[in-house]
Amino acid sequence: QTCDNASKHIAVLAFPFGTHAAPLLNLVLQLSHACPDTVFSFLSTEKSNSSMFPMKLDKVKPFNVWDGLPEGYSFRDAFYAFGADLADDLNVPWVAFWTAGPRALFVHADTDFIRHHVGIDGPQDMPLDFLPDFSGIRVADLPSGITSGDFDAPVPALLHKMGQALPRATAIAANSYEDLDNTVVNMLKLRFNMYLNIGPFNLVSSSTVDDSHGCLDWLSKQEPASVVYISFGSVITPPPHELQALSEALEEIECPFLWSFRGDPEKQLPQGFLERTRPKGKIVPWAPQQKILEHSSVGAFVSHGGWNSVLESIVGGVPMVFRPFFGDQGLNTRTVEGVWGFGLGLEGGTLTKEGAMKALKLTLCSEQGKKMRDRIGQQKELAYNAVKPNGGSSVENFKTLLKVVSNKLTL
Ligand code: U2F
Repeated sequence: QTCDNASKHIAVLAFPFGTHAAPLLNLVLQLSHACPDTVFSFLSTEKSNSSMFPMKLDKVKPFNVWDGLPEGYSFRDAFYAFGADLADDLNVPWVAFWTAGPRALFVHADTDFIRHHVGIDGPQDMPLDFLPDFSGIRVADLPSGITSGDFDAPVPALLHKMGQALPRATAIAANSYEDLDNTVVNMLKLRFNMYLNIGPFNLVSSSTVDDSHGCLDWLSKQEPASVVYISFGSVITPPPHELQALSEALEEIECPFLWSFRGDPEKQLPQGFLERTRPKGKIVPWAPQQKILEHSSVGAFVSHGGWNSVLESIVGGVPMVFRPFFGDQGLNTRTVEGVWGFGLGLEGGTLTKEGAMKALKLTLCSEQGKKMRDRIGQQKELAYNAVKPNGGSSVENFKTLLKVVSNKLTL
């Protein structure tokens, strides 16, 4: 599918933290491929742009935007609802791209309704059973700032604004697929002008595999479905006592493990752990995660519950064990565990030695673990169906998105 616009210009505003800008650039590259005459200006911070634009592209140009803060400051801003006003001023369509899951988008779009039912600082164990298909989710699983927490903090305040602005978007594209969380997807379609699942991106785009630490070779020497892969995403390192607890659990159950570790393992892991576990364990600073999760040796994924990790685990057919930290991660954990049934949260929500051992044993070697593997295998098939060239739902939705960006489809 292509579009035939005579040189058109599209401005792209990226949120430059975590894994947000990368999937957006990925989408822009897909659109650019289909609309060769369109020029895209990709506005992000210098730091984010420099890590994502190693090559010079003719039609997709990075523009560095100063984040307004002195060097070394940590910048906490959020999702750009002001895109709606900018687009109004320019009299052009606003297309929003949501990098997390449909359920997280839903709770931000329906924050006022949820507050009305739960109240402010309502009971944490209350199920959200006043929303279709949310009876397995509790108030405690919601991102901070929906019914409790600091409502005026920058991220919750801007996400609330985002939820209110999104009905003004001509279209909202998301990195998911129609058959995942179908009830919630249908509710989003009723709320927004056009809601289009166009993922999972890890199946629709090809990226080069950097395996400089030899993870894939190492995996090929392990037994099928035996390895625990550990990664807490692009920004998080758990606190010291939890690193200690997870290390002790791994040592005690003696399973092979591959750990993508943010930080210095020599300093942050228990003394002697690296030497003692060397025959069974491999610790690297960065791993080719998508390929790892697709490897038949991987039997469980210990994760923070970032949305990209959830999708990659589905595509790999690997059940998950969650230690969520912030934002949508608690909601993703509870959804995978309580609604979809192919992962486990930890007792008490954090890593303890006993809790981690129990969750890993259940996942790797129990009847329940086998059921989780079967369920995620079924979901994997649906994900592949969504990206089939002929008639896959994400492929069809992408064609619709192309019409929107080329002004062939208006509301
Ligand atoms: C934020 O999430 P993160 O960037 O922390 O985590 P993920 O969404 O799971 O994405 C991590 C990506 O980094 C890749 C991995 C994912 O594509 O394959 N990666 C890797 O290739 N190698 C490694 O060693 C480690 C990671 C936020 F914190 C979440 O709450 C949101 O859900 C998410 C999406 O909006 O963004």
